[in-house]
Amino acid sequence: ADALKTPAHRAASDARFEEDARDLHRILPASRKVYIEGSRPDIQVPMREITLDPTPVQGVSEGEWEQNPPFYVYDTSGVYTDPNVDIDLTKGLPKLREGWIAERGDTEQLSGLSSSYGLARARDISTANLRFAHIDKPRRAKAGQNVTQMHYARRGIITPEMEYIAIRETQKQHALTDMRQHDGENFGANTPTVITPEFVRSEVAAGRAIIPNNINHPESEPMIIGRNFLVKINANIGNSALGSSIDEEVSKMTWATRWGADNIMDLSTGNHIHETREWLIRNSPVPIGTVPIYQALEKVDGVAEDLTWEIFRDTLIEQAEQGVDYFTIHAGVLLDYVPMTAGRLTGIVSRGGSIMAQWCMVHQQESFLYTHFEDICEIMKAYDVAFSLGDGLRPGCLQDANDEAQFSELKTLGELTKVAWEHDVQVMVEGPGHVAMNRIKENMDLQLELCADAPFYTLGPLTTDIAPGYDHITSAIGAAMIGWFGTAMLCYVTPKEHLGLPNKKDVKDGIITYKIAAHAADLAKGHPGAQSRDNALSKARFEFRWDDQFNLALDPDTAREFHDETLPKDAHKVAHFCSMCGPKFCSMKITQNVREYAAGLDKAAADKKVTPQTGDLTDAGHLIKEVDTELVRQVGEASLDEIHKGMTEMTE
Ligand code: IRN
Ligand code: FE2
Repeated sequence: ADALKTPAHRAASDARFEEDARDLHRILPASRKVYIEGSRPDIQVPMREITLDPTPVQGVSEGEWEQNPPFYVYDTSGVYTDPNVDIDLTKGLPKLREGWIAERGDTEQLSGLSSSYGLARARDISTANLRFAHIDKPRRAKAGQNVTQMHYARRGIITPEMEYIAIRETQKQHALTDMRQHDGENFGANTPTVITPEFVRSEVAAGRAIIPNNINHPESEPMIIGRNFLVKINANIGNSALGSSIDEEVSKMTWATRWGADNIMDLSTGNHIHETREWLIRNSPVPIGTVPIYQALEKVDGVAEDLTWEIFRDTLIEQAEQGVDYFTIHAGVLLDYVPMTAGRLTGIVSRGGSIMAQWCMVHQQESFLYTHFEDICEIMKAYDVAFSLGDGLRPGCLQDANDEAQFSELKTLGELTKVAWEHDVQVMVEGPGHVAMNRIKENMDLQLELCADAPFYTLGPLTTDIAPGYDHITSAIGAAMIGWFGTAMLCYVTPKEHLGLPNKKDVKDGIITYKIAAHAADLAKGHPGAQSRDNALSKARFEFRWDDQFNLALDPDTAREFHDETLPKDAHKVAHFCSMCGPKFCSMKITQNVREYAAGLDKAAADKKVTPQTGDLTDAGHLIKEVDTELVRQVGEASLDEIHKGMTEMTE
């Protein structure tokens, strides 16, 4: 295939390779990776430290608001942003959790690959011709052992993973932390101010939270999904028969985690499914989820009715041995529910759901995912793979939302949740889809009731169907709402939804959009410390510390770029206005003037011991004049007189 490439093609892909290589290690501006040590030296929890300008801005922000200490944020970027770690994508990341898994003594290393794993790998490699350091000796629970985090939690054991998560979730306390916390409706009412390892354990034991952590993915940094913790986001990547290569998918994964993806799902349906997944898992600092029915379908050449339990079971084992942390399994699509979709406007829109519906109809039998559910649990607990119970009957348009098919499936997912819990297997439940805003809360309330508080993981939902090209936005509106109501993880939607396979830019746009939705939900839920970043950024904005404002942003690059389009010079980074309003009409600037004015009047009053007069502005006026003369000269946009005329009009 390479020989067929024109020189132009090759130049384009070389440029992309170079860009990817640069992005791989890039840390966001003014940032440094730091670690917080737990109760033992091998618990090192990463955070990103953002350095702010430490000089207090005189007379603007007083008292408690005066200091600008470094700011710490939750960091999903992995060791790629740690300059002390050498990265070799062909070898994979350091195996952070290997010692914790081994010391528990409940697993054994297999002497080699199980046959299905070996076969799939051999077939894939013969076509892909890729060198890679695989885990050749995967781990599995010893006979009779259960290695799930839920199993440990229920026996009262606090694992290093749980302690790691407790440190990660308790945002480093900060001078600006939620000083103005209000007591709005708090859907995360159980959340303590400081999240303790014991709280993590109790939430996992209760089934209210999951820690996706396959014992064969020791490279991953522990994280938790539950409604009493920070709202998480998942990014879907993966190839299709029509596009993308392994290196493109790996670069999408590192790119997505750089911008804040808490989880990645590999939804590959094209070539080299096994090999693509191997590269992703070995190099991923975050949990990886898959939909195993996609690969099973590929093994029967796309003919759904040829699927069997045996093929599916082997695929589960193959992927569990590779290290997949959670499986989407559409076990709630029952034979009886399929006819309920007949009157729908858009029928069944879930890929996995439609595959299983076809199998059930052709065979007129109950789905093997349902009839073999306990067999699946046995596999899950031998590796600690979590269930993501798939919503195969989710609505694909507003018209179909909250219908009989959707809610019948949800009820079955609730029953299956309880079956999985009898095996101490971790569960989250997938949700819609396309739902108008007034019908979103019903989804959350029903899920909590039917699924006994198991974490909800939703795809948006999209709140209108009329904006293809902007479905990251139509869906982020629904995601923010359902996150506020209690959804634990939001599956991102990119601008390419319904239109094509997302590229790197779409991935970033989807992530930033969903970070906004998740953070908005954290704020509304009153998650401890959530507002501290908003406060720090607002303070930088009010004090015209432009660089700090950019650096605290979710996407510093875009913020800076937009600002610099009109005011590119270094000097403009201290200017008391931007090109939005110009120097005369900046409300923040005018507020500062008002404060100066008030201070001037107070001082005049104190000096003269008389009632202040408007004419006593002199002190404040001089100060403003000095600061602005130079800037106005540089920007050349307005005369100083005009500024002061505008200011005087506003303050009088
Ligand atoms: C999340 C919530 N509901 C569905 N999802 C995700 O949709 C699921 O986790 C997977 O990543 C994706 C595709 O699933 P279907 O279309 O096979 O159901
Ligand atoms: Fe859709």
